[in-house]
Amino acid sequence: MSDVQAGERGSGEAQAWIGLGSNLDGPHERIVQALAALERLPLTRLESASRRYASRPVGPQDQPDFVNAVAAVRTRLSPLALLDQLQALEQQHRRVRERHWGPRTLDLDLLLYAKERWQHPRLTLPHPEMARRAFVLLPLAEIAATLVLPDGRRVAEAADELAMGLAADDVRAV
Ligand code: ROI
Repeated sequence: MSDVQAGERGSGEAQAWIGLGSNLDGPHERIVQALAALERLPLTRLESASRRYASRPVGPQDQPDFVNAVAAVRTRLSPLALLDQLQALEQQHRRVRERHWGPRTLDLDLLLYAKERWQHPRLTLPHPEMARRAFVLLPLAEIAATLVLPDGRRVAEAADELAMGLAADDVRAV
């Protein structure tokens, strides 16, 4: 049995949301390529993708601005099998992560997987930081405004609240 088959869910498709980010070596093009690569994942369909957003770095400021986006997929892969696929894509971009919260060529975060709540050494679902990050919530609001977050708020509502605390060019669609 291949790894993909081993990671196949027993029952139907799950909807999952993926956050994309890059701030090194042609980040716009990398995000476009990564979205195209998501379309080719096994047992997975890319359903929708946000525009790209330029965003100031959260964390150390002595690094380039990021380009972020969020994608929705429907998949028959299990959460860990999907994570394996995302990490393989990161490696294809020779992901470098020289320091914690430093610049990176490509970051693919599994944000939500259906309504799953998971605590696993490799994966926490929902992504623990997502509701605090404007570079996640603003693009997510574009494609999933009515989605309900684990804290009960709708994405659009949570994104509006975060946006109020932002400067005009902190996170902007490009
Ligand atoms: N900051 C922004 N704006 N976008 C990111 O994708 C991003 N990713 C990270 C850290 C370094 C926390 N900062 C970020 O991992």
